[in-house]
Amino acid sequence: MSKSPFIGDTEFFPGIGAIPFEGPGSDNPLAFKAYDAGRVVGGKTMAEHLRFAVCYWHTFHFTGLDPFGPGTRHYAWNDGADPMDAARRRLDAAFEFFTKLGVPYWCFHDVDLAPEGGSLAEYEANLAAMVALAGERQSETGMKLLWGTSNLFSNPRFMNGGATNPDFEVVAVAGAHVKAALDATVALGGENYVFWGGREGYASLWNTDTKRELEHMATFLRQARDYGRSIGFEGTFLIEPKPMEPMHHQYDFDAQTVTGFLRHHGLAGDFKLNIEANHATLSGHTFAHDLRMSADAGLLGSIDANRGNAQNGWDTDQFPTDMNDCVQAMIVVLEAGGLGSGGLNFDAKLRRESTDPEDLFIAHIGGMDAFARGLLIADRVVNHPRYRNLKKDRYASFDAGAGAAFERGELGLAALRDHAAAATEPGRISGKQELVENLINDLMFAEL
Ligand code: XLS
Ligand code: NI
Ligand code: NI
Repeated sequence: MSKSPFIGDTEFFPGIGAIPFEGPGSDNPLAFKAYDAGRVVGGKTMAEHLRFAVCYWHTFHFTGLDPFGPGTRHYAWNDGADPMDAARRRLDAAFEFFTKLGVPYWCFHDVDLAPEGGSLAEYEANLAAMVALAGERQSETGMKLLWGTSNLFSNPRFMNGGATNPDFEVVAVAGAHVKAALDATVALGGENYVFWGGREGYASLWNTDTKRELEHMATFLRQARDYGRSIGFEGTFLIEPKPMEPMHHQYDFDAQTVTGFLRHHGLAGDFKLNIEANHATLSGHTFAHDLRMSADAGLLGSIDANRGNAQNGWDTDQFPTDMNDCVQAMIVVLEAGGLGSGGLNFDAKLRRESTDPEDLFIAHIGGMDAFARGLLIADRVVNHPRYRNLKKDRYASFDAGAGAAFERGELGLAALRDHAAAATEPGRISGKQELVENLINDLMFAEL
């Protein structure tokens, strides 16, 4: 195993060095089999296509708590009474993990990085101190920030939401926290800023003025955009849709709902979408569906890479290992021309029963290999003539003549009627779904 320096005074993952690429023949669980950062696929390296990020919250805070019992994992950085001391050790553990794993990016919420303390002033001071330290760690390691965000859902004050809270006093605190998180994101050179509307929604229609809350949300996002731009944030603002959980209904339901909202409020120029696999499935779609809807709207910003559980209805945030999901996602990404300033953030957590320190590495390695394979297979699919021609041929009747005139908006219903009257009954043209499904399996299992 290769040696890798660790950060700070303590090595938190002893016995684990920099994760090497060993290729498909390896059975070393602490090596990449498919993710070879410098390998060129379709003109770009794997690292440039995939832009992997580790998330701070699940990876360094979540010890396995569920509604029926406490955490099952012990993380040494959490030990000790002083929360700022723990925050500093957690930061060192995080940067040790990032660099050993070999990811280029990380993501955080304000309160993941620094304890909130007992007042707004303490929250701001703690965050500023941790941001200064994180900035040093970034320069020491070359790590970059994919996105920052503010947690407007955990503190009890946010029980009815942040921007859409019925109490203005809470909206003001939400504004203070987003301001601080934007300052932090800019200070750390973040390429995006995320809004996940965890409690922006309602539990009951009997007590909720949904119209007013949605107006407040638009006003709040506009103010956040203006503040961000005023302090030099040139990155992309992202909305992360999720239909429910924790609320009965959340306003950022899915990709198409958010697209409509952004366009209606004139925000689509500054905002894009951060699509999370498990949120797409919660809204009754597939991961690929929400990616496709975002890409079609020109709003595919970034991805929270994880997966749900087909048998239950909640956000299990498992590590992505399903190859069909990864292939379909990467097909959309390649066809959209890439992720731009976005990336693949592992918004995923270990299972409660996974208690070894190495499990954090194993889980991320598996996710990175799954998307690396997904990229290789997707590249084959999008370049395969049978796949390329299928959609082109299927819509060929709109390429010229009356079909093209219809697309230009030149044929009214009466003209359509006259066209149909002069033609014979249309024949049936096969959709060829099974043909493509078989092709994708053939390409998936061919040697990479
Ligand atoms: C929760 C969300 C959250 C966001 C960031 O379901 O996925 O983790 O990504 O607030
Ligand atoms: Ni997420
Ligand atoms: Ni989630």
